[in-house]
Amino acid sequence: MADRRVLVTGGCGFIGSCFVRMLLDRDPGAEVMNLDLLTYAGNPANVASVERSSRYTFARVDVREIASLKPWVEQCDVIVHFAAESHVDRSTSENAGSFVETNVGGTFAILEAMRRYQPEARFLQVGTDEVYGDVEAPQAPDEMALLRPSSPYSASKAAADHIALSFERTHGLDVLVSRCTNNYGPYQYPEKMIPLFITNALEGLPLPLYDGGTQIRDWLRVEDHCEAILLLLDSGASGEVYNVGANQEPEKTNAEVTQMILDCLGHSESVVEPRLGLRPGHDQRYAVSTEKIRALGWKPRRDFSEGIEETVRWYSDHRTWWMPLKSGEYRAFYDAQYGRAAEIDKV
Ligand code: NAD
Ligand code: TDX
Repeated sequence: MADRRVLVTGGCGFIGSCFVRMLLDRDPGAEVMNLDLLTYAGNPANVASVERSSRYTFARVDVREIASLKPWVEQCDVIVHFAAESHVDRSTSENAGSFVETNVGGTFAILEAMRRYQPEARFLQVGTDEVYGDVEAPQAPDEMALLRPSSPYSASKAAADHIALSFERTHGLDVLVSRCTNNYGPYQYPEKMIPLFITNALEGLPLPLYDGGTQIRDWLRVEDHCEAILLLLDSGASGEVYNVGANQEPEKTNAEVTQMILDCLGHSESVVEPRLGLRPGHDQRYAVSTEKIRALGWKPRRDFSEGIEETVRWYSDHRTWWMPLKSGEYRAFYDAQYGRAAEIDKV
């Protein structure tokens, strides 16, 4: 009999799969039920190392369907909700509806399933710092700050946070929310900036750097994020929100991160292709105060320069993981996104 049965949604994605691997590795008393729809971003290869474990179960389930969730939710002690549409660029096109359906509708459905079938469980909503919107330097919003999401992605995540917290207040469920900054590391789908730039560089393709590369993101190693979630499951308080971030000092612009990647590979910056207008509403800077979670004993443990080096090495050594992903659906998205106004937007 397991000490805790943890239902993970979206456990075949980038962060969810890191969490599944870490939890099974670190907690011998944990059993994991991984529910994932296997959208373009969900990849069973991300959890191949645990699929034979007697403490691991996978089911292809859509988090928007309460009836499909029921048999899983009834048996769990904890729910960690990662499943989402996660790519900002996809949310700024005609795909925005799927962000509302999955991120808002899916979060509602799993909370409602918990309310009906397992109201004693603990629920952690995996949120994002993007809900605070563009943050002027040197500000770093704490958890009480106003939410000012800019994209359909971040707006749908803000709505999901509110729904989650409403279930705590209205129904007395044990619900908490984490809001993390940009993650990077192994197994990240190559549509996000860091894996896109690494894999493009390895393939001899241009690196499409948006809007002058002056934007700032507070990059955090995915393992640091998953350690924060593990801690919050044990020590976080119900009804509370916790920011999670690296608080990098000095902050790094996208152009600087791009240069770090090129330095690791020994490539010249001539492969950078400046692009304008591909991200409408592009937020300039994200930053958060992380005092609240640091007071619980968490801090980021991994250095950014070393993390980038290790990540570049991982993608160099794992071409068989990412090369098949860069065809089919990916190609169609890539051509639509980067082919958009190709000539006039190049500067
Ligand atoms: P991802 O796109 O890599 O993975 C998302 C996973 O959810 C995939 O496995 C996909 O198949 C699954 N999924 C999508 N729709 C589903 C549905 N209807 N039912 C079941 N499964 C479904 O995303 P990620 O980068 O790992 O992000 C995970 C979570 O963390 C998201 O909620 C995201 O908003 C949040 N987050 C991400 C970052 C980041 O930098 N990537 C930072 C902060 C928060
Ligand atoms: O081709 C690109 N060129 C480029 O310059 C891409 C894909 C991105 N960028 C820029 C846009 C951003 O300023 O790089 C920065 C990072 O972009 P993404 O990797 O797409 O991440 P971001 O939009 O910041 O969102 C990510 O972090 C927060 C995740 O996708 C979200 O799920 C998470 O909530």
